[in-house]
Amino acid sequence: MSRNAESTAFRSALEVIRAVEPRVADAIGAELTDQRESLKLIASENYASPATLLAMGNWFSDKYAEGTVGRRFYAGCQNVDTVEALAAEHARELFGAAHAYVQPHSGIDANLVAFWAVLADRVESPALKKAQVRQVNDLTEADWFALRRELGNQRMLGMSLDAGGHLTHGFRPNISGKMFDQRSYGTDPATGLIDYDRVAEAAREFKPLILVGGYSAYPRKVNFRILREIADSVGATFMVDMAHFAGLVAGKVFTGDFDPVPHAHIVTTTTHKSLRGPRGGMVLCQPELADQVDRGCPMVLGGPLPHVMAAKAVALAEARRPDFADYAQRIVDNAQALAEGLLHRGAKLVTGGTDNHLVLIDVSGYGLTGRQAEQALLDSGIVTNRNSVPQDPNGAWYTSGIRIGTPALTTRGLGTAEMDQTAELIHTVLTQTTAGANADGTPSKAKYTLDPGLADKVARQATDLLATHPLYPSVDLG
Ligand code: DSN
Repeated sequence: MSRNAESTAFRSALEVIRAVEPRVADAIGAELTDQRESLKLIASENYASPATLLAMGNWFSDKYAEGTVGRRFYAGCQNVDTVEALAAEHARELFGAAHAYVQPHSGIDANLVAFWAVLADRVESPALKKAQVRQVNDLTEADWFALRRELGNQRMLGMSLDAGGHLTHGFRPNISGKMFDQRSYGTDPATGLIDYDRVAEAAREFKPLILVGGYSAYPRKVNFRILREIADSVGATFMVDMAHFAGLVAGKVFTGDFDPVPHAHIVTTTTHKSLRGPRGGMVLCQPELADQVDRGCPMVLGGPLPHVMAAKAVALAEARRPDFADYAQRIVDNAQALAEGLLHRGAKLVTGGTDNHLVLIDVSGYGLTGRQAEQALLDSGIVTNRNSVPQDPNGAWYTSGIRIGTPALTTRGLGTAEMDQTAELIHTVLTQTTAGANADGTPSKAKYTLDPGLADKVARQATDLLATHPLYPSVDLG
């Protein structure tokens, strides 16, 4: 593809938008500038290809297509069928899955589809039917309780939030925490690693309907073969949320016991993190769950987004190319170089390192909360997010951790040498930041001081580092 074609495509699109609402065109242009200039270390973000981005900006957006391929509730879906079938085929081939459902709009939606599929597969109950036809918002706490009691076992065992689990794995701020009685497995306080014997013990005691594997802030591989054995031993359905590491599975960095697809009954993912596709979700499953999964829309999803399914097909086709495996391996090499660079400068890392795409810094080692560290880094042009660490004394709002990840910088082409420079920038900012105090003299979890001159200097160094690896070099907006 010529650089000219990509520049022309985006320039023309902006020209058309500008003619209607110039402020939107300006904001789109400004977003590209911001993304080009920031050292993006948010572990869940990436940069989709121009082809993926362009596949979303068209008339597929205008089409309703409830149902699935060949079985729609609307007429005229033949072209939607084409892209949905293509996306599903690429997903099946890429991951070696029996069935793929590419309609979920996000990871939360994908998990909701999976939960209802497992429940519907297991239970035929009047209460469940009632819940399907009523507005979820109408259900009171008592309704939920009665519903769960009528359905019998509606228990979920997943990784605890502070150990790196996700809100949708049965926690209260998410609907999954109302649908399920949840219990968590954590990590070994000494090593920070999952203790599979403890998971087995918890499963034996709790007897969950669903055992959930997967995480959004655990920096290590997970042995999915062992988790499946644990699920089988208590008759649970084994579900894996691989949203964070789907790119590492696709790129065959995680294979054998560490590839969830052959082990889990059902696997959910987003498509935009390490997989580098459009914003969206996806469900892969074994044949016995396929019919229920395909009922995701209209069971729990609004109308499918055909333009996003088209972009999923493009991104999944890209992930099937040999160079994607190289990309996936470089993500991990970079994360390990970043971890090494931080460790040898004295940082404290949860689990002492990483074998995936993310690193979790325990910033209490710098005398800071996660919130202070996140803001100080942002002042210095480094974009991260604060995150709980296991048994976090500062809770989920202030936290004691900073989560950083390498999928986005790896897409830009940064390598291990630049990761060491990045570690130096992070360490410099965190050592030079001092926790502040409240007006009454008590320690503040939010206030901090950082010399603005130092922050500016680091921001310039970050920009210099990025200048050697321009983002979307093929796109020149003029
Ligand atoms: N928001 C995503 C993340 O940052 O990990 C997960 O939902």
